[in-house]
Amino acid sequence: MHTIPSIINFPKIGNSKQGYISIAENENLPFDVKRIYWTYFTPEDVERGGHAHHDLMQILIAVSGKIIVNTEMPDGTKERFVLSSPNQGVYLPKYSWHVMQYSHNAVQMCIASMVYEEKDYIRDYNDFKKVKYG
Ligand code: T46
Repeated sequence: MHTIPSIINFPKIGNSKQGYISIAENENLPFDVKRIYWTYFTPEDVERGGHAHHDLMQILIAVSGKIIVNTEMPDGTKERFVLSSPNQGVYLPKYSWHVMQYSHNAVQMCIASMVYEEKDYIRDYNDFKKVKYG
């Protein structure tokens, strides 16, 4: 199981004349899929996220446009991912603080390991920095 945020490359089938298809299947993902949600029409000056999760693991994909994902782990390791290919996603393990910014045309699809549970969120950065992990 991956424990740090990392890029996942999905298969890209097709060609420029016909177009492409990418596929996500449980057997090729770091977790079993329980939920999919998508966000869109986020103004460019808005940051979404700003939280971590106790148990949720996710993969964010820019199916359209560009998404900048800044992550931080409890040990202070920070990374910046730029998603701009629909066949690429960023894997967010549990306890990864994440903040996202979107281009005007961005559509973010999120593949998630759990159903929605508000109590799984850590929304206070100071609480996140107190997490003992790893
Ligand atoms: C995450 C990032 C990448 C629901 O009722 N059900 C859901 O499944 C989700 C995802 C959200 N909501 C409600 C909760 C809030 O009232 O939708 C509203 C917006 O959620 P939030 O402010 O958490 O949105 P983001 O874009 O900051 O975060 C979302 C996910 O919530 C979060 O788990 O990791 O996308």
